Amino acid sequence: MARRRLSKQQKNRIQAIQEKRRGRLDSKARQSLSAAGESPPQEGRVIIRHGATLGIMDAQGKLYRCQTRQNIGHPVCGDWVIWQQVDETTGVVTALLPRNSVLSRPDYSGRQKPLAANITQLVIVLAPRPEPSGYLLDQYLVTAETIAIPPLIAINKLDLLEGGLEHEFLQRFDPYRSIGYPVIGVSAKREHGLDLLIDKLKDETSILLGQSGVGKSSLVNALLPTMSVETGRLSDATGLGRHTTSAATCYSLPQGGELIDSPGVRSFRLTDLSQQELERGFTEFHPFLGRCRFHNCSHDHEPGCAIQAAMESGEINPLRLENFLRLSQAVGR
Ligand SMILES: Nc1nc2c(ncn2[C@@H]2O[C@H](COP(=O)(O)OP(=O)(O)OP(=O)(O)O)[C@@H](O)[C@H]2O)c(=O)[nH]1
Ligand SMILES: [Mg+2]
Ligand SMILES: [Zn+2]
Repeated sequence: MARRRLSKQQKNRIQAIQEKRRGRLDSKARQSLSAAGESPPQEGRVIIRHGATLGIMDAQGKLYRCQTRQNIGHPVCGDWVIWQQVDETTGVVTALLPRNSVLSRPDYSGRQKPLAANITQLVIVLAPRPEPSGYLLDQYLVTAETIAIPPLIAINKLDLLEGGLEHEFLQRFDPYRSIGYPVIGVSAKREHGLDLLIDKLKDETSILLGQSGVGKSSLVNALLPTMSVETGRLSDATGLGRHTTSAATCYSLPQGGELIDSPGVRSFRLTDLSQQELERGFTEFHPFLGRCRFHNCSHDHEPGCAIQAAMESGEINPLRLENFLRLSQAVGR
């Protein structure tokens, strides 16, 4: 979907509406807080965020619908918070605890907005359908490197490929294996490869990322048989999935670990990255950085470019370099 461009006037209007809404919500939160009275502050984890309402899980695994005070920042899925109980099912969040990590993604206006926090692993899901985008995969990998969270590449829907096709498809990802990224093949439908996935998810807070329709929610369903997460049908005409998951949601796995399902994207624009950060985001470039003839080499056409030389000698995959150059055009310098 094309990004909506808003006029300044529209933006101001939205801002005014949001401020008014914030004011209302804050008084709601204050009311809840006075209703909370003497109930002791406790720690909880944000399981889901729906507008201004948070789903908070307490230490016993019980879920509460909570308002939040406005001056505490923007808690997202995976955040640890301090909250107070109001009644059997509701509460109010009074503080956001410091984060170990945060994954952001640009909103409609291009501003980075946190999507999930305290994640320890990015699970990038791809499938034979919708057709994988190496460009999107590389953007996720740059993100992983930039925020220093290890990625795992999971290829889903292997049941769609028969005979030698499965092997052939998986081979496409060999360049990523040789860089050092783990790649595993799974099928949410046939429940194939799930043991290995479960093992990788144990003791981590992982987030499932990927295009809409690759089967992120289906994987959650396969891993949590008691859960029934809504999944979408792939539209036959476009081969693209419908956006069925609308908010990042955190699930506790029976074997240990938390798994966050996230809404699919068709593209993931990296913004706010410097050229240097982008270079560091391609981990196999590291040995060659700083070895080009020109210190501000763009690795595109300059003579004496160490990155181009590494590509020619087979040490850097040409498609990765192509995606780097494309991204380097897209992000600010
Ligand atoms: N054949 C096959 N189909 C699958 C598999 N996993 C998911 N699907 C199908 O793919 C479609 C999309 O699955 P979802 O789980 O909704 O995909 P998603 O990644 O959560 O999509 P968004 O929420 O839109 O981001 C559904 O029709 C699923 O039944 C699989 O392993 N094999
Ligand atoms: Mg989904
Ligand atoms: Zn260069």
